Amino acid sequence: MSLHPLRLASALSRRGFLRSTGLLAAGTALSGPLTQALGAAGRVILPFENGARELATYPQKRPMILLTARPPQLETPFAVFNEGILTPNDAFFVRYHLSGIPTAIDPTAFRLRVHGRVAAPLELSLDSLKSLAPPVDLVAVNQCSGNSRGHFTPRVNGGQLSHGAMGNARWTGIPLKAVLDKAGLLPGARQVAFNGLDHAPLPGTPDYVKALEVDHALDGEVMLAWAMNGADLPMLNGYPLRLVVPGYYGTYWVKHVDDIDVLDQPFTGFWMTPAYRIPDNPSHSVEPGTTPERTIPIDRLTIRSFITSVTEGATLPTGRVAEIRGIAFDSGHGIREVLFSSDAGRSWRPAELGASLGRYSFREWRIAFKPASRGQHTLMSRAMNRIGETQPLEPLWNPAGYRRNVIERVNVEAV
Ligand SMILES: Nc1nc2c(c(=O)[nH]1)N[C@H]1C(S)=C(S)[C@@H](COP(=O)(O)O)O[C@H]1N2
Ligand SMILES: [Mo]
Repeated sequence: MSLHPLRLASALSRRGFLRSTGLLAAGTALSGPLTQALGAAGRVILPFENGARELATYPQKRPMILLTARPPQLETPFAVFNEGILTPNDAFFVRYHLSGIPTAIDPTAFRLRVHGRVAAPLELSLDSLKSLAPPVDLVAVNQCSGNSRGHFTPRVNGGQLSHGAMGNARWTGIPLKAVLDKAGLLPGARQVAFNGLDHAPLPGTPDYVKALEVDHALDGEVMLAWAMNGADLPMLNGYPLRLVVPGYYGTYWVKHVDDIDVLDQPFTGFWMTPAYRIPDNPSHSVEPGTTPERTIPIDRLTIRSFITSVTEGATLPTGRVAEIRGIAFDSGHGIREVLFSSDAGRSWRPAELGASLGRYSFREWRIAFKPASRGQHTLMSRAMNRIGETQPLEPLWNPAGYRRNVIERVNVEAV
């Protein structure tokens, strides 16, 4: 029996993880060669052309699929999503745009500045931030707009990701509203812009800044989080503080956030315009190969589901019941139903949903499947949410390769 490459990776991961925590054991001011992999730990082949990738070990991370090293962009090996409904911190994906990322942060010297259209500008230490309001906990999916981009046909430019640029964590922090209320928004405040400690290595490249409408920023759900899954944020996931924008794509979840600017007009920086925009039409898609006439900023997650317990090419014994398991999520309306097909979509039956960890979380599902005949079976899952949104049978296309949510297929072999 040969080990699946992803299994091999997790077999190697204990060693990699101990090595990286050793590096970080010194104290709260984390340091380490964060712009460089600690070492190679194997290879994987993602299921599209030019899908060969190294597995690399970074501080606080188990071996991850390496997309780029400068800046670090790490994809979660898909097998992790079958380990549990929360994505472990050491397996959570990493996305950066600029190679000037912080490698050491002194939490006692860190300050969050709040300024702009406010009555009282603030400079908050982490301790004073944490005592501004009672801490809140929320389980929510962070997914990159370009998750699964490598599966687009025709192919599009951008990071060629498979399905591992997403993760589900329990975030701990305080509502952004508590901080904005403390500063006191002045009349005319329209948007709130967020900047973090990372920067461009060269002048001329725009700093990573994202903005939310004031009403959204004040909704009580958008959060400033310092912990995920009960531990400090890993350095690469935004230590010591990040924005959590439930139901919205990861692009808004600004990491290492240290600057909040309340604006009296819409923010037009590069990462809002022209970056991260989608076609301005109901399906947010265009004919493959064409350019949209008008665009709007990307916003909420599309509904998706995945089979996690078997992967492409897996074998199952003919005539015996296997349990098929997976996950589903949407932008926060809540998953109502997951349907399962074992005949390439000709017939569907409802799967059993697992316990809910909240409407922004991955939702587990499971179903019994008994392959009646030998040979190939095409397995599919299709989620529907409480407002009737569901996954399309045919993929929708846009030039940036965002928002993929077509029904995915897994071919298994009954033997
Ligand atoms: N400071 C900063 N925050 C950032 C980014 C960045 O480049 N810099 N990238 C964003 C994007 S596009 C995504 S998908 C998420 C990814 O979060 P993660 O790296 O913790 O998985 O971070 C967001 N926050
Ligand atoms: Mo992203």
